This record gives sequence, C-alpha cells and structure tokens, in this order.
Amino acid sequence: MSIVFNSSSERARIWSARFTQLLPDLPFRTIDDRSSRADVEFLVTWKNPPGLLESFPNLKVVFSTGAGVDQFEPEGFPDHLKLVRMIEPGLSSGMAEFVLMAVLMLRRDMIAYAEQQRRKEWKFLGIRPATATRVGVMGLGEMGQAALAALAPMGFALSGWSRNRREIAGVSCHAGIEELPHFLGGSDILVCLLPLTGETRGILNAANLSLLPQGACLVQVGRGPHLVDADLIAALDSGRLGAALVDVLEPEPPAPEHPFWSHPRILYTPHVASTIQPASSADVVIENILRFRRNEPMIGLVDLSRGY
Ligand code: NDP
Ligand code: OXD
Repeated sequence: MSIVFNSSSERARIWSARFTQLLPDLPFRTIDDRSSRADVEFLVTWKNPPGLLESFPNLKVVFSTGAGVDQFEPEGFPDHLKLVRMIEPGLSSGMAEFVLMAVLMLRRDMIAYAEQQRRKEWKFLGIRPATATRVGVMGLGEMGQAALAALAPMGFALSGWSRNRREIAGVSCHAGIEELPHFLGGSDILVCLLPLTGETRGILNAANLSLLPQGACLVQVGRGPHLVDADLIAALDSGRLGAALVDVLEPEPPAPEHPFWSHPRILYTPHVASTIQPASSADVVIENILRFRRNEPMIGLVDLSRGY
C-alpha cells in the first residue's frame, strides 16, 4: 500500500523526508508517478479535479492540505472514503497573525490613510481605545480560536459566533442563526472564519451587513462565496461600512474587471491569510495514518453530513 502526494515539489521534498523517517513502511509517491494506482490507500491533495478520486480504485482516506474542504463537496463525497481536513499549528499561527494584522490595520484606519497618502492629504483620524473596539469572529473552530487568542492581548472586546454554543474565556459567545443579529450588531470589526457549507454560502449579504454598527469593517478570510461582492460594494459606497480586507473571492483569481481590485476602501489579498507548514503538516498526516491503522479517530475527520 502507498500514499500519493499532490502538491508542490518543494513540499513533496520535505514530506517525503518525513515519511521516510517516520513511516518507512509506506511508500511515498508524488502524483506524477506513473506506476499503478491500485495500491494507493491514501491521497494528499488540495485540488479535487473531476476523476481524481476515481483514478485510485483502492483509496481509503483523502487528506486535504487545507483547513477548508468545500472543494471536495462533502454532501456528495463518496461515503466509502474518509475525508480529513488539515489541523496543524503552522496553519493556525499563520491565520492568527494575519487576522491580528488585518484587525489592527482596520482599527488604526490604515486603508483610509493609504487613500489620504494618494491624495497627499495630511490629516489625523483619531485613535479610539482598544477596549472600545468590538471584534466579532464568525466561526469558532481552529482558525477562529487561534485568531481570538492573538487578538485577546490587545484588549479588544471580543465576541464569537458558531453553530453550537462554545465557551471561550474572555469571549462573549453566540450560537445559531437566532443569535446572529445580536452578534452582528456588536461587531465593529467582523472577521469571517466560517467553512463554506450550504448554510454559510452568501451569509455576508446585504441583510446581514446592514445589522453591523455604522462604519463597521470586515475581514473576510473564509471563502469567496460567503460574501455577496456587490452587497459589500454597496455598503461601502453608501458609507454604512468603513473598509474591508478581503483575502478570498470566487473565482480566484478574479477577473481583471472585478471591482475589488481597485476599490479604494478594500484591501484585497490573493488568498494568502495562511497556509500549511510542510514539516508539521506531514507529521499530522503521519499521526493520522497511524491512528487509522489502529482504528482510532483521525484528527480533523470531516463530518460529511454537516459539510465541515
Ligand atoms: P473548523 O471546522 O475548526 O471550525 C468551523 C467553525 O465554524 C466552527 O466553530 C463551526 O461551529 C462554525 N460553523 C460552521 N457552520 C456554521 C453555521 N452554519 N453557523 C455558525 N457557525 C458555523 O474550521 P477551521 O477553523 O479550521 O477553518 C474555518 C475556515 O477558515 C475554513 O473552512 C476556510 O474556509 C477558512 N480558511 C481560510 C484560509 C485562508 O488562507 N484564507 C486558511 C485556512 C482556513 P461549531 O463550533 O458549532 O462546529
Ligand atoms: C485552507 C486555505 O482552507 O488555505 O487551508 O484556505
């Protein structure tokens, strides 16, 4: 039996070394290895092009190289296979760092100052105390909690929203669709760290954005289809919302005429909020293969019925 790795050659070099060292009985192959696919039990991949999974007749487990698994369309995922998302420290710390940076940039009006710089305008926009800034995080999983832990020392008033109620020290936690309006109403800076599912698609729409406080800002680091792009533009152009930092869009990359490329109140980054670190992510998958062999639950096993 073997494992096939479908990612960059740079990552493959590091993963291959980890597997050789820690799991020497499992041959490590890259996707361009043309030998028979009949002995492949494990597949590591981010992309899921049509026909990929079917080309491995004895596949047992698919490991995503990312936290999100929407590209595998969990609702229709073959039920004889297990799907495992990535939970690893490098991905979480990258996200924590990015969200902290984004929140600080928005809170300290950096998008407005960049605009002022282009206009050669020299004007102080004031500084509110951190305790007067309410940061709300949608999605209280691995990413959301890492982001909150990074934000906490800054003194912001923190809140969060999830499907099931969570308890996180220092964070006012809200749960379920019925508590969404109250959560949104108390978020001066809203951070989206939800997975993309049938329930969360389009959640950042005009109706929900209108519940945010006047002048609120958005950090969109979930998935492109969470956001109705035109509704964000309308909210920014009308002055209801202040500014946004958007890292994810649908499709990626967006067309050259997409308004986010040039909107003065949007800072757009090319899906770079976080990514896996090669050695630690290899170790997580190795640990999961050992768990699978021992019939123990794998870390990050996706619940196909809920879609994340
Ligand atoms: P987790 O599965 O650990 O956490 C998901 C969280 O979202 C949980 O708290 C869950 O609630 C909540 N949630 C799911 N559905 C709903 C819903 N319908 N209503 C309210 N809350 C909901 O995922 P991660 O934290 O690891 O990752 C989250 C997402 O972050 C990824 O799916 C991906 O979209 C994005 N991401 C983006 C990256 C980037 O570079 N831009 C990098 C990595 C991730 P509950 O606690 O009740 O289960
Ligand atoms: C992820 C991502 O889901 O990078 O890990 O977007």
